[in-house]
Amino acid sequence: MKTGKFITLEGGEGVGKSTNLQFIQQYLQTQGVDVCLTREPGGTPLAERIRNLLLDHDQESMTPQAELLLVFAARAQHLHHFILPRLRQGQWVLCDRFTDATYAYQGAGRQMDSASIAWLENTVQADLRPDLTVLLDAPVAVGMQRAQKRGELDRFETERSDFFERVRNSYLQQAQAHPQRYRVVDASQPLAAVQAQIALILDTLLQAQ
Ligand code: Z5A
Repeated sequence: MKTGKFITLEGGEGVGKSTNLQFIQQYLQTQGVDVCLTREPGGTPLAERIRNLLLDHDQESMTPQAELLLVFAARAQHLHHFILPRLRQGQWVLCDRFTDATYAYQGAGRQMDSASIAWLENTVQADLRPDLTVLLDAPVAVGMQRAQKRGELDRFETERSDFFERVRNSYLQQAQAHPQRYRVVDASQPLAAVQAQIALILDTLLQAQ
């Protein structure tokens, strides 16, 4: 049985997920929470190899179906070898992206059938869902501008802006559909304001313990 909390951080390119993951981890640790950090796709040696397949450019184009199955193959490894054992031991797991990203990128971005995603979600995860999802939301142009400063673009980052608009809208719709676990943060604000808002969200979660 799971006893630790499962927290996911979601959002489009460059909205500040990596930056704020470190902040969340440190904030929780100072409150005495035993928390570990991980990411998707990835989080185990085999899942990280799948991540490379998903992000790298290849001469052979990847079909949306292959992409979807690889995402869930990595997730199955990650859940079995990393996430579930830690949650069962009472550790909190903080994950950079999870299945909401699949609904956003493969579902809305690639326009794949959400019923297939839901079937894979139920098959791979059974009843595991995040306890809290923090959505960092910003206009696509803001995130792209921040992401592009880093240099070389991965396979997703070379998509057109309408792809990322669909991704953003999907996240906002998911937040509306799951208000009990979603908290939306305006990530276009200066970092200090973003982190003040995240701290309030974490305080509420900790008080509910
Ligand atoms: N993917 C998928 O398709 N399906 C799935 O199911 C899953 C994933 C799980 C993984 O990329 C890719 O996999 C992802 C979707 C796909 N697509 N892409 N690309 P990722 O999550 O590892 O990488 P990413 O989404 O591209 O994240 P990122 O570009 O690394 O951005 P970030 O982590 O959100 O941002 P950051 O690195 O923290 O910040 C970017 C810069 O902005 C940096 O210089 C910061 O200092 C700066 N920053 C951050 N916040 C602020 C504020 N508030 N003001 C000013 N500057 C800021």
